[in-house]
Amino acid sequence: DSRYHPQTIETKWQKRWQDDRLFNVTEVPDQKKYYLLEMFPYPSGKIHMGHVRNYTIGDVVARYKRMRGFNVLHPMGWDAFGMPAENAAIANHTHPAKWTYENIDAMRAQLKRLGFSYDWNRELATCRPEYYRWEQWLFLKMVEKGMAYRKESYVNWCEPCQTVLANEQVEAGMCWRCGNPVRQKKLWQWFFKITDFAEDLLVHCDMLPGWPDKVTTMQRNWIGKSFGAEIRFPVEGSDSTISVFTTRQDTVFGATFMCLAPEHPLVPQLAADTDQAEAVAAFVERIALQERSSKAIENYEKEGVFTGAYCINPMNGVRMPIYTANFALMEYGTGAVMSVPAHDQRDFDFARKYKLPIVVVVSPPDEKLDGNTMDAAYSGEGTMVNSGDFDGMGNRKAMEAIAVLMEKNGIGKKTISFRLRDWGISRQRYWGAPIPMIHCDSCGIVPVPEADLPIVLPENADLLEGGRSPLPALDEFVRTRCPRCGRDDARRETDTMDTFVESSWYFERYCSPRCETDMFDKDAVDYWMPVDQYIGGVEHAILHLLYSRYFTRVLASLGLVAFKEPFTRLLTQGMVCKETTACPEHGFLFPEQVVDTDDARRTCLQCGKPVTVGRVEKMSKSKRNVIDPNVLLDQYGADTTRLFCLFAAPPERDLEWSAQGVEGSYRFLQRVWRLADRWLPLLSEPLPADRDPHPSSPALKELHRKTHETIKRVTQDIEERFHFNTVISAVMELVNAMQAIDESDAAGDGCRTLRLALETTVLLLSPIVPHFCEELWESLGHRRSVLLSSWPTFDDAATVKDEVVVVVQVNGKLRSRFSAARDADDGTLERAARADEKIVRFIQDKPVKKVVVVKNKLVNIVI
Ligand code: ANZ
Ligand code: ZN
Repeated sequence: DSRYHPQTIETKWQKRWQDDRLFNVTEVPDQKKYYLLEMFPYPSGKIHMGHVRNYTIGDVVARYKRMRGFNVLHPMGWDAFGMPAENAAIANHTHPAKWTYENIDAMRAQLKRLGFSYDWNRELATCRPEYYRWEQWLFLKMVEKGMAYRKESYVNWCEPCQTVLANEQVEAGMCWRCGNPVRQKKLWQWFFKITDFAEDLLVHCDMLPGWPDKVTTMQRNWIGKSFGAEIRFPVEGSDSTISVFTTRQDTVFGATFMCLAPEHPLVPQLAADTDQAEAVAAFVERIALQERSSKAIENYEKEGVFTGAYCINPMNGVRMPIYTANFALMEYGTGAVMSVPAHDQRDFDFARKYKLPIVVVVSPPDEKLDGNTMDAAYSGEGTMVNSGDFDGMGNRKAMEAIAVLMEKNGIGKKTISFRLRDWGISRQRYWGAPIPMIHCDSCGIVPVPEADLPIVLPENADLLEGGRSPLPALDEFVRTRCPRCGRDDARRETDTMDTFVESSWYFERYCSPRCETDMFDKDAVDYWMPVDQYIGGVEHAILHLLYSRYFTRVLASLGLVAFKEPFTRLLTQGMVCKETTACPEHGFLFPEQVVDTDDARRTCLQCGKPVTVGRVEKMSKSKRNVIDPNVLLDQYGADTTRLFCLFAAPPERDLEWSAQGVEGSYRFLQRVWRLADRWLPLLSEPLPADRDPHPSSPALKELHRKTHETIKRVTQDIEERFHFNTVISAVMELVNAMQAIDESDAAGDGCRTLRLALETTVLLLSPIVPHFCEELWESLGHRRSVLLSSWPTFDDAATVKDEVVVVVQVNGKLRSRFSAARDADDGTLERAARADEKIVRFIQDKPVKKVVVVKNKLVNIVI
């Protein structure tokens, strides 16, 4: 059968690859290595189009690099702990472990159907004790070195459900499950001291040329280094002082009140014994109910309460009322803000609301501002006013001068503040890696001895009401002997680790995934790491990538690795999008719920009403604009699916779903298939390596040139920017050129040019549509997998068009010119001349008497 049958071919080659262990690699010291990694999936149940796209891009790079002679590590695994498993377990009355492992099996099967070149021997799942024991081991090391510590901090707490909620489980301040208000509760939790590396992480953002600028920019902003000053304000009638962090010490003379975070320890002290005590306590209690992230706070209306106390502006002796305000964050700077309403909009709004004085201290160049009448804060540059000795100075200069003076007078000093906070890793959840610590009434908190690792998460425990972790109530887990004093009533820590911890070192584990004696085999990591190319979604641009960079620094400082940056190059692929369709009655519809009527309308399958087509948006279940990859695989096979994902858009851009696009990809493969089928009988044995044919006919010469040119374009497009869409269009052009070749050209030595063109097509397409190409490669008489072939090379000289300009005369007068392949035959030149637009207009329907052709020079048409 000469037709293209994707399903048969794909099963055949997937089996062959597996039997031949084609994708399994080991360290080969003399061979250049290439570590290609895609972000591993969360086993949510099914592979979606976003995965297909991400992993297809990665697979093409992996296969390409292999053909370029690299020893390529291309692993896959599962980011298997986390909340969705708990939610699903509650919803479906199952167990998170069962749900997770079943999903892994289903998704692995899907990935195999897509023909990705993973070394499945290295597969890992982070929920397995063999994996997380090393995370527990590292945790102990970090505790020992002071890189991990415990402190009290706030969590979202639902009183009716008696459970801690993750931020995603808080919906507009309410518990996602019971709808009651969520409050903030203080708990002792573990933190990783990522702030120790804030400066280093920031500085190295400038040394990641292989990363997209937008990602390094987001990381820089997240780390958030601010230059400013710390200033101390004495509290009136007390020995205390309030320290503030400001980036605008030039405005200190305009500070007219002070704002403390509601959690600031001075707040209750200051308010005690004043008639504000009650109001302050009520305010603090109310704010404690709200989410306190800086993002949430931006949207709140600014509000506060006077504490009843005053402090003194150390620069001018002005008495400043002390407020506690919701916009002051305990987590940033010192938790206190000197408020300068004339020059900061938040402070301005606050001052107007509570009728506090507004004093201008930086005067803009072109206008004179008055605190009583201005309607917005002025945050620009200007000349100092109302600022004692500094009046008349430019504010930039004053910033420096004031800092120097304050330092001299012991009022304050220049300082730097980072927005980055330490990484809180305690989760009061079940489906995660247990934190290996023990609480003993005599000894306090004691680390689990290394020899007792792993502390295995009991998989027989069932989630409790409201998704509560069963661990605290599970006596057999909690009760233990104190490793220090031997008391047998010690208790295990029942919190588990943030799942971002697992994903911060999995790329190292892949280097030696079965290592039982260490977190990883040092030689293997030395050989493979760092990852040469990492590919994933931009939604991980901040946390996952920053935590991974941080963890690598932790490993480096423990002497476990010899590098600091885990990912040399990063590609963030765009989203897969599709229009939404909605029925006026039934809301968003899945594609299968829409019927195309005969008169080209689209109607709802259920009610027959016409559907409205909405915006093109990221595919999501809630919008129902999803395409199930399985449907594509059944209908078209893996190769078409892969081809479509790559052809529709360059990797970093969003890809818009298009049924015609898929259909077009399929047709292209059929076209190549038919072409090969037509040509195969004409071709003799495979080309001897390094023998480039030298065709003589112009048509073959052009095909030969096109072949070299295509190799060049494709290689450059892959090397420089992974633009597979232009790679594919280049190959399509080559295929068109091949289709234009006449069978008669194949005679004799001609078949070698045809073979070169066809083999080149197969080689160039093989990373993209591997099954298809393996089959053709075999038909071409090759015995070894196409993946084991070298990437084709091109000869620059052979890509140059060998063309001449031919002039066209009508009755001996010059009328036009065109370019043609050198040595094109008379017939070709005559046809080209007669097809020339200008000539057509000249001749119109007059009969042609004679045509004279001078090779490589001229065509004269006599009418
Ligand atoms: C006085 C001032 C005057 C300020 C002015 C700004 C403009 P960045 O640049 O992001 O680092 N701030 C300091 N600590 C805060 C806290 N815990 N919660 C809320 N706000 C806080 O921001 C630094 C500025 O944010 C600081 O400079 C301070 O307000 C405020 F015309 O001090 B500024
Ligand atoms: Zn003890």
